[in-house]
Amino acid sequence: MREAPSVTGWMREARFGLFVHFGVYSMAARHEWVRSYEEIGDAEYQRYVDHFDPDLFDAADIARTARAAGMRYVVLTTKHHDGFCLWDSAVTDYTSAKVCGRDLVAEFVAAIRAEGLRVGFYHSLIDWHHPDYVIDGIHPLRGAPDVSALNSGRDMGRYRAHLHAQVRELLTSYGPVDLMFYDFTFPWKRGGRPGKGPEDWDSPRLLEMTRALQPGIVVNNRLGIPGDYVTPEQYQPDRPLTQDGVEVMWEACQTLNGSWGYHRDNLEFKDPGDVVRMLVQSVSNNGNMILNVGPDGRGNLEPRARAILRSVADWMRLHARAVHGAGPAPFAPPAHGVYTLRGNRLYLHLFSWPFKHVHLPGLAGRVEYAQLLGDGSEVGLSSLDSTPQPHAHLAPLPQAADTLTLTLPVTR
Ligand code: JFZ
Repeated sequence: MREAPSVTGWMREARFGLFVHFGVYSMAARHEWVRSYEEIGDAEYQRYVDHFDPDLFDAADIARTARAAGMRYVVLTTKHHDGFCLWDSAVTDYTSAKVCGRDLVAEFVAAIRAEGLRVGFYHSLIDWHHPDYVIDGIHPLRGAPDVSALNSGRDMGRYRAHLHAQVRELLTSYGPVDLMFYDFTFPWKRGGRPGKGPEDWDSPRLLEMTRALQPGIVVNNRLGIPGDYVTPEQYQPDRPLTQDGVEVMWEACQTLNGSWGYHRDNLEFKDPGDVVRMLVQSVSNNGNMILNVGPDGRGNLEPRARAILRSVADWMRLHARAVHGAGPAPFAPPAHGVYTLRGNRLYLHLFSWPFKHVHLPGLAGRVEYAQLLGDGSEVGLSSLDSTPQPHAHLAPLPQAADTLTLTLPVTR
């Protein structure tokens, strides 16, 4: 894994981003893989394209929501696996521009930049719509058709040219792009049918072009070759990640309810406390978190997502300094908590409050002052003879809080 600190510097500092999955699948409202899961043919899927009218897609609203939540970058699906494009591509008519006269990528970039946030593009390498894309193990296919017959005439060389042309459009038409999230490479067989490897995309050349067109860009590792960061999906690493013994930048991508695309009937939402815990766990292990929203078929951010983001915004308003520019601390945290460190400030995020004292292993004589971060109130600090560890002696709290943060200036 090649790591260029100058390239990933802003991303490490940012720590928290917003992922936006939006496309014609948002109208089906039952997962962005609906076409594959339900084996929907191209002609049948066309109904979502024909009726696509995202009248409530408001990029400025998305940008404001992200900024309020303390997110520093936003990544939009320019094209997902279904092949439908959210920009005015010259190499296909399967676009929002042709269908509803809007270049949603252009709207997105303008709005995100206007809020002072970094711009990221998610771009699917997989394409279930393109006539040259060779049918593989995850392709939507009904029944047990003769795949080799269906594949005759399909030519990955032509698809590759299309893919590279589309990426070139995205990286030359919208000004500076800060991040590219390619998705994804799966060189394994499924259902007796092959997957797709880096050679299918010509990943080395695609990566080279990406960097040539956008010298400052951060690229993920889902081209199947090393990039600038790795992308653990829907799990939280519990330690810094390494590759070949070298620490590597990582970003956990997380959904609000298990689905990336809008899923109307999925009620399994995380609560805001979970989201905050995942975020500080990421930072404490030197990683980022990108939290996803799936706008609905009209492009609106649903109330359930808004409510969670509003709570996260409330938390971030008071605690952002323990996240932005923060990283792991070289101390073992007390039970039920994690540390994040920024300069000489050590933040202890307690997931549950102990009955009375919080012991701080290894910090004897090293803590100058302790306070709650949320309201700046002093927290009693003492070192008792009977214990080798200093412990914060905490005044009884008015109510049980989800996550508490202590600011502990450490002498080092
Ligand atoms: C992919 C997509 O299929 C999914 O729809 C969503 O966009 C998500 C962010 O990315 O899902 C993946 C891709 C790669 C892995 C897991 C899920 N992986 O390598 O483990």
